Amino acid sequence: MKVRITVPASLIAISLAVSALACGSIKLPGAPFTPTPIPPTSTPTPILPTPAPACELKCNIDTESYSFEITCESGTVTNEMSNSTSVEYDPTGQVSKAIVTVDQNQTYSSSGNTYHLVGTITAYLIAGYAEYDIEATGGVFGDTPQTCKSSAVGQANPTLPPTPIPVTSPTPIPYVLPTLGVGSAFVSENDGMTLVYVPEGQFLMGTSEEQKQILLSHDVPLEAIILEMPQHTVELDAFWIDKTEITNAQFRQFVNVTGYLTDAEKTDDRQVFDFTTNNWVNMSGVNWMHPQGPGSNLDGLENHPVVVVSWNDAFAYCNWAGRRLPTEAEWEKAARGTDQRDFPWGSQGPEGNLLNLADAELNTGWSFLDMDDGYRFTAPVGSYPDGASPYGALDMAGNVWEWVADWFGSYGAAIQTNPGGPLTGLERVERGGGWFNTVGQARTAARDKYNPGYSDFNGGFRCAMDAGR
Ligand SMILES: [Ca+2]
Ligand SMILES: [Ca+2]
Repeated sequence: MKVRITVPASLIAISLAVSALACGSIKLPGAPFTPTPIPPTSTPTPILPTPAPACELKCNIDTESYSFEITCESGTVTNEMSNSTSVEYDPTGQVSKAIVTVDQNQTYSSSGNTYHLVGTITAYLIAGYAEYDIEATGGVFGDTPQTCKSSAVGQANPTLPPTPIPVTSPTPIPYVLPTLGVGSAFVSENDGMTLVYVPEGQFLMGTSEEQKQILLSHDVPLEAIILEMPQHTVELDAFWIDKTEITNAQFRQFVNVTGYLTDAEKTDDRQVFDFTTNNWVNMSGVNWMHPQGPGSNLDGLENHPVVVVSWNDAFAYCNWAGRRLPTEAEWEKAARGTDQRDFPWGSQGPEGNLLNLADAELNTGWSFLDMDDGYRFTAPVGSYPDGASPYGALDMAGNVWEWVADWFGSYGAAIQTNPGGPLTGLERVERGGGWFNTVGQARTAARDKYNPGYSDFNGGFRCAMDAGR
C-alpha cells in the first residue's frame, strides 16, 4: 500500500531542501551545497519470516509540495532506515506481530541554515495483515518540526489471503454399539469367568442314521447311540456360555462367600475308582476338596475343574454367579456349531493336543494308548486351545463331564425352539465325557445321565446365560 503525505506550499522551500537531501538526486536551483548525508547509524535490517511485508520510505517533490511515500509489500523488510525490529510468533510459528521502527536523523547545513529530517515508520504486522502507523517529520533544525502522520490498516499483499488461525477441535470418538457375533466374549464380574457368544439360529441336534452306522463301525455301543437319536432341528436364541469349566478356585470363592455345603459333604456316600483293583469303591470323606478321598487335596489344582459336584451343586453355583446351567441343546450347539461335527474341533479323531481323556497317561484297560494328552487325571481348564469349539468354548470334549439343565428324556423328531427338556424326570443330563472316559463319550452328541445328587471325580460343569442381559 502507499500513503501519500502532503505538505503545505509554505514549506516548499524547506521541503525541497529536505527532499533533495533525502533523495540525494535532485539538484535544487541556487542550492550551493553538496548534501553530505550522515552515515546511517542503523543496523542491518533483520530478515523477517515470509510473509512479513517490506516497508519503504521514499520522498517525492513537485512544485507545490513534498511528500513522503511509504510502500509496504509482503516479503522481507528492506527499509534501510530501520534500526530496530522485533517479531513475535504465535504457537504455530506464524508471525503474529512485527514492529519495525525507522528512525533516522539527518542534519545538514545550507546557506547558514541547518535542516533536520526525521523519518519514522512503525509497522505492526499481524500474520498476513499489516497495520501501519506512520509518522514522518521534516523541519528546520531549531524550528518546530513539521510533522505529517498517517496510519492505515490493510492487507500487506492482496494476493496473500489472511492466514487463518487454525482452530483445533478434539477429534470426535465415534461411539459404536458393539455387534455381537462369533468370537465375542466378556468376563463375568462375579467369578471372573470368560463367556463366549453363540449366535441365534438353527442347528441339527443328535445323531443321524448315517452317523449311527459310522459310530457302530467304531465300536460305539448301540445303546449309547440310540440315546442321541433321532437327529432333529433345534432353533435357539443367542446365548453366552462359559469358555471353560468352573475351576476349584472359583468354586472355593463361592463356598467361602455363601458357606455352601455340597451334596457329597452332606451325605458322605461317594465312590472313587481304585486303579489297583479296577473297581469303584465306597469311601468316606470324598468331596470337591478331596476328590479322590481324604488323602487327596487340591494343592496345585486351583485352575483345574472342580469335581465331585452334583447337579444341585452346579445349579447353586451358577445361580450365585448370576448365570444358569446351559440347556442340553445350548450345550450341544456350543460344542459342535451348525455343521454336525463329531468333536468341537471338527470330525477328525482325537489327538493329544485336542482334549484330555483316558490316554496313555491313565493307562487303564480302556485307555487310548496311542495318545498322550499330558494328564492322567484332570487338566487345567483351557489346556487344549486347538480343541476349541466353533464359538471358542474349550474342553467341550473331555476333561470333565458337564451337567446341563435338562432332565433326561428321549428326543423327538419335530423341530424344537429353545427346548428345555422334559418338565420332570429322575436324572439330569451330563455332556462331553471326562478324563476317565473314551473318545466315544467325548463326542459332541454323546449323552449320559445321573440323579441330580450324584457326583464323582470325573464330573463338573460350566454355566451359561441369556444374551442381552
Ligand atoms: Ca488324560
Ligand atoms: Ca468338559
